[in-house]
Amino acid sequence: MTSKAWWKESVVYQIYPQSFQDSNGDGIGDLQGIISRLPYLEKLGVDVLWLNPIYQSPLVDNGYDIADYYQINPQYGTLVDFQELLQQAHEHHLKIIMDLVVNHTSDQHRWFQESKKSRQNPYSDYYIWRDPQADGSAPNNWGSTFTDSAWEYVPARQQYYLHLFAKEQPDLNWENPQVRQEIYQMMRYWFDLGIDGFRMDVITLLSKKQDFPDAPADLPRHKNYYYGSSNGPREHEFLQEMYREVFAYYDVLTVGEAANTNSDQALLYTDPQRHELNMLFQFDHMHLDYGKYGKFSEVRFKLSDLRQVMTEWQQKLVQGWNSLYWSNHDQPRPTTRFGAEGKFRVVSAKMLGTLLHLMQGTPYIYQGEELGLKNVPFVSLNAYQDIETKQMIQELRAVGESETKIKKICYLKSRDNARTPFPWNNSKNAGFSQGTPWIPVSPDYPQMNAQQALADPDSVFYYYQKLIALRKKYSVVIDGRYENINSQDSEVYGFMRTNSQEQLIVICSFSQDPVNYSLPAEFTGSKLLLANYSSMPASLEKQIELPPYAALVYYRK
Ligand code: TEU
Ligand code: CA
Repeated sequence: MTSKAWWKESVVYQIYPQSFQDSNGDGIGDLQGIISRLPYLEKLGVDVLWLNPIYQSPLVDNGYDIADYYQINPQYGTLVDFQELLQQAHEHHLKIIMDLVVNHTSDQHRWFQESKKSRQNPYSDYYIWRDPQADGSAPNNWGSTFTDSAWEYVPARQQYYLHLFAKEQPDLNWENPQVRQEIYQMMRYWFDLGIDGFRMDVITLLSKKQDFPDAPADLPRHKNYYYGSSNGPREHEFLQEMYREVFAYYDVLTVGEAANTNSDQALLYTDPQRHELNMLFQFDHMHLDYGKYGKFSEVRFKLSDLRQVMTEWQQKLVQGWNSLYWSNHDQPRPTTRFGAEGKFRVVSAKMLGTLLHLMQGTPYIYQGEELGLKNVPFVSLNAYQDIETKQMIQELRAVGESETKIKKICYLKSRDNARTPFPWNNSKNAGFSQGTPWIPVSPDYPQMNAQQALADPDSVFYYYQKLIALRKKYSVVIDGRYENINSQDSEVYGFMRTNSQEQLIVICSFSQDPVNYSLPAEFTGSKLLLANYSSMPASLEKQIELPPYAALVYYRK
């Protein structure tokens, strides 16, 4: 189907349904809660809502373990509620994309319940089963994201099954054509219901090397499975088949989550001529502050590294398309991570928004980012709910790290930072729920909430609204070529976007001190479009005094 690529012009807002708005007092966010907040989202100006998984699930990994792809988890509501959400969202000019989790299912899925019974039944080959090694041990040395080995033994079959994530998340066998057809059918079901696209969970892991080779011993244990499972031998074939069978018939947005995928590989996935995906979530900028324990580290990113990674992706994906994000439900809050807390929180949140939204690609806003939220001080390590965080706490204790250090690391990196309830106002539970929230509310809510942001013309919310409006007004935001300005500067990230008619000049300071910044003479006289301080020159000069975390956008024809 040929159509205008509306997804290039869109801004996506990610909703974590469990933590957005509870409508019935059970402490869990739900679909009616989302419906009640559609006017807020429309006001922000976003175009598309991405909902994290809301399907039937035992919630071992908060819904990324799906037990029935056709059912809505009752804690969120019913299919009727979902249809109402779809219809109302569309009336508010908001599209809806859902999460597609098809690398694995829940172990509670009917297919797995059958598959694990014997080697001869209709579902036997729906999952990845392998015999033990001669000594009974697992088929290879792959570790899983949330546990030790990626293999779990089932006595009834005398075999191991593969799970790259929790053991309750067995990997589907994409080599089996029947599995692929089941998935395509399910995808058509949701498209026929009227959804506008899919965010595709760990999509680059579908095709495994069929000899299941041991990973080299020097790879970090939790992710060493990438060696035999990321960007695997039949990956592109599967996605092209999926396109022919499903996407070709619908005008939808497809974004694949792509851990362990470099920009050259990304070009293959997103080149429109190849008919695979519209765009990917890349991870290179998420890895800039990894340390000894991977993500769970206190390391701070370096601006030079950030510039290098972003530039690479901006310049490489000209034929393909980028997705742009600072955070999501797996990542900490961007102010804490890339900007500042305390007195510069608000300006730094605006600066980060500017940098991201004016690059080329489709920007994704994770709920609460438009309020400049920071990470959350949990009262105790026991209060964390997330399977990954719990596992890391255990492992860090086992290697003898102090409780203070573990607390610090979890504050900086736990996935639960972003999963705490959305702060709507300063009433009980931040206006999220009348009951007891499933996870603690951040103690910051009296100072950081939506009601307050809506009452303050200088809030991050209204700044994001302006950023989104720029995208609608100036086509250069969408189609302009990307180039760096002063590419060696260690405190200021400057870049320009240029098409045949116009040019944007974007200047973002990462310094908490004022910086005296020089610009090439050609930009002099460019007009100010947007800034996160009110006192910036209306027309650009060769030399400019940048306040802490300043963000400035200039324009010329
Ligand atoms: O995440 C996949 C992924 O690559 C994770 O390992 C991610 O790097 C990790 O959460 C970072 O801390 C997706 C989902 O976004 C995540 O929520 C799920 O837990 C995971 O897949 C399994 O479905
Ligand atoms: Ca509820």
